[in-house]
Amino acid sequence: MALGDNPRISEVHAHPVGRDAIDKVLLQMGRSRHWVTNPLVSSLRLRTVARLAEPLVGPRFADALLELLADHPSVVTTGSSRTQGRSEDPWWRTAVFYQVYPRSFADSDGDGIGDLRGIIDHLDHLRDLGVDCLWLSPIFDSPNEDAGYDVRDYRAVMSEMGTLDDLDALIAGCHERGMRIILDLVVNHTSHEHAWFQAAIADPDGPYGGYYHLRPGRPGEDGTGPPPNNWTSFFGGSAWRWIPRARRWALHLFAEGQMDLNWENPAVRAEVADIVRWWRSRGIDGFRLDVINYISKRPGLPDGDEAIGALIGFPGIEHYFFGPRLHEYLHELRGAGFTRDDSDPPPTSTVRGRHDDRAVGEPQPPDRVGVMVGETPGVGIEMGRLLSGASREELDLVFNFDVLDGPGRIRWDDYRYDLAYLKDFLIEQQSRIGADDRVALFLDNHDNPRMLSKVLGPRDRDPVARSAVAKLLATIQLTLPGTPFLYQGQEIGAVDQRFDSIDQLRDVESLNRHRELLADGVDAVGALAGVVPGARDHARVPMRWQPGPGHGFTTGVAWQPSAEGSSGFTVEEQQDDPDSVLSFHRDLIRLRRQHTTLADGAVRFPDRRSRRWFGWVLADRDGRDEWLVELNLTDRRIRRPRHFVGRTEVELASLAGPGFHRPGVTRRGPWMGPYETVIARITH
Ligand code: TEU
Repeated sequence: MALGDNPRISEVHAHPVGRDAIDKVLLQMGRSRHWVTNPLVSSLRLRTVARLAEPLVGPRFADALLELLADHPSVVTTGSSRTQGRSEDPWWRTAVFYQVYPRSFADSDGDGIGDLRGIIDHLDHLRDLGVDCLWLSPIFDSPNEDAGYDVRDYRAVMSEMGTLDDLDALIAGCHERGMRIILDLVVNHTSHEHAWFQAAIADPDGPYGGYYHLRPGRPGEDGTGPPPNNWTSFFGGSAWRWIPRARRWALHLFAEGQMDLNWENPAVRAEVADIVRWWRSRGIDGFRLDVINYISKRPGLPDGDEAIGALIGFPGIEHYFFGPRLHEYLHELRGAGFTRDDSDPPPTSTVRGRHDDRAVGEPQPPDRVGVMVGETPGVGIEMGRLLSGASREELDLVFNFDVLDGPGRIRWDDYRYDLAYLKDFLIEQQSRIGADDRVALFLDNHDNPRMLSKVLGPRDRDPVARSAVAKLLATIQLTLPGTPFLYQGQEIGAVDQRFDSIDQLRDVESLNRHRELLADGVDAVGALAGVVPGARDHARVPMRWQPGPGHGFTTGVAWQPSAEGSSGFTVEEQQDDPDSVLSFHRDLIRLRRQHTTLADGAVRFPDRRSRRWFGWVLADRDGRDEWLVELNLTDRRIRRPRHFVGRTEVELASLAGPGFHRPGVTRRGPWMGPYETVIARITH
C-alpha cells in the first residue's frame, strides 16, 4: 500500500508500522492515542501534524517515518480480522515458560557462580512448580563483558558454568520430567573475542571482514576522524569502536566487545542456521532470540535523525529496530535452521509426554519446528503481529516491552507503576490480536527491576502486600490469553534490592551509566540515584532457596551481592505453606493444566473503565465452561462489582489481608481486600 509523500494521519495509522511508530511516540510523551485518532487530527496530513509537533519530533520526523513505512509494504491490518490460525495448536501455545538466569540460579561447586549442575539439582522444583519449558539465559563460552550476551563460541559451554556433557545431562533431565528446554541465541552480535571477529580484523578485506560492519576512517584510516555515523550504543557512547589493527571502525550497538554481525552477508545467515541445527540435534527445543529485530540495518548505515534520537534516547534506532530485510531473514532462518528435514537424524533426546504434575509418558517425536521466541525491544503490537503471526512463518512469539514502563516513563525513572495502565495495555493488546497471533505474557526478566517493586515501592517488604501483589501479577500472566514467561524468583515474590553503593552492582550497563553520570558532573549520590531505580542488577541477584547466608545459592561468595534481609520469601520457607506465593503459583498452574479454558479460552472484559477493578471472563469454544478472574488493583478494599454474584465457585483466591478470602473460600463477599485475586468458575 503506497502512502505517497504526505498521507493523512488516518492512512499512516492504518499501516501496522505507522500505527506502532505513532503509538510509541505518544507513549514516550505520556500522551493518549486519542491525540491522533480523533476525527480532526486523523484527517490532517502527516506533514501538517509533523510541523505542529516539530518542537518535539524535529524537522525530519515525517520523512523518517515514511522511510520506515516504505520498508514494509505489508498488509494493512484492519483490526482483528486475520488469516487462518495455525493448522494445529503448537505445544508452546499453552506452555508455562520459566526463564533461568543461570549465573544466579544455583551454584553446585562453590565458586559463587551459578552453573548447569546447579540447575540439574533443582529441576524437581521447576517440575513441581508446573513448568513446561525452561529458557536459559546464555551459557555459551563468553568473556562475560555482558554476562554471556557476548558469545565467543556458540558450540561450547562457558567454563564457569560447566561442560557440554553437563548441558546434555540438563537437556535429558528436563525431557525426562516432561519439560522442554530452549537456549538464548545471541546472533545480532558476537564477542570481539569470537574467532570470526579476530579473523575479520586480521584481514578486513578477507572473507570474515564481511561478517561485521567494518568501515574505514574519515578522512584517512587512523581513527582520529569522526565515526561513520551518529549512532549511539545502548550502553553509552558511540556505537563505533576504532580497531587499529584493522584500521577500521566496527559497529557495536551494545558493549564495546559486542560486535554487530552483518546479516546482509549470506555466509553469516548460513552460520547462524548451522548453529541452530547443531543445537537442535542435541535436543534443544528452540531459542529465545536476543534483540532479533535489530539484525537488519538500513543499507549505508545513514545518520539517525537527531530529534528522533533524542525522543527515543538512541540516535540511529530508526535505521535498525525494524529493518528493511528483517522479515526475509527471519523467514529464511525458520526454514534453514529451525525446521527439521525428514532426512535429519533424531535428536539425542526428546521431551516425554506429561499427564499431570509428575506422571510422564514416552519420549515424543521431535517437534518439526523448534520454537522461536523473539526478544524485540521497540516493537509494538502491530509489528509484533507481523513478526509472529502464524501465517507469516517467521517467529512464534515476541516480547513487547511497552508493558514494562508507564506512559512517559523509562526504566531509569524512580516511580510507582500504575496497575491501571497495565490493565489498559493488556486489554488493548488482547483486542488487537486475532486467531493468527499469540501474546507472550511477561512482567519480569533479567533486564528489568522487579514489577512487584515497581508497584509497591518501599512497601515491597510488607509481607502481606508483597504476597498479594505477587499473586495478582501471577494471575494476570497465567490466566489472560497468551503464553506466560515467568522469571526466576517470581514464584516466591522476589523484589528489588536496597543497593546503597555502586560497588554492589556488576552489570556493564549500570556501571557505564554511573561512569557517564559522574563524567557529566553529577555527584556520587545523584549518580547512584540515576542508576539504582532501573538497574538490571536487581533481577540478577542469586535465587533465594533457603534462609541464611548464601540463601542456598552457593557455599562460596556470590558473584552478585544481594541487599535484601526479608524472611519468609525463600523456597524452603514457602514450600509447605498453603498460603505462600509459591503454593499459589503451583495451585494456579495446576488449575490451568486441569482446565484448558484457563489456558486457552476466549476472553471478554465486563468493565474496561474501572481504575480499581480488573476482571475478565474466559469461556471455552461452546461457552459451557466459563471462569471469572477478578483483581483489586489497589492497596485498599473496594466494593466488589456485582458481576456473576451468586453464580460463582471460588477455586483459588489470594490471601488479601486478615478477614478476607483465603484459598478454598467458596463465596465472593461484597468487598475485595487490597490486591485481592479471585479465580472462580461460573456456575450456570
Ligand atoms: O537486551 C536488549 C535490550 O535492548 C534491552 O531489552 C536491554 O534492557 C538493554 O538494557 C537495553 O537498554 C538483550 C538482553 O536481554 C540483554 O541482557 C543484553 O544486554 C542485550 O540484549 C545485548 O545482548
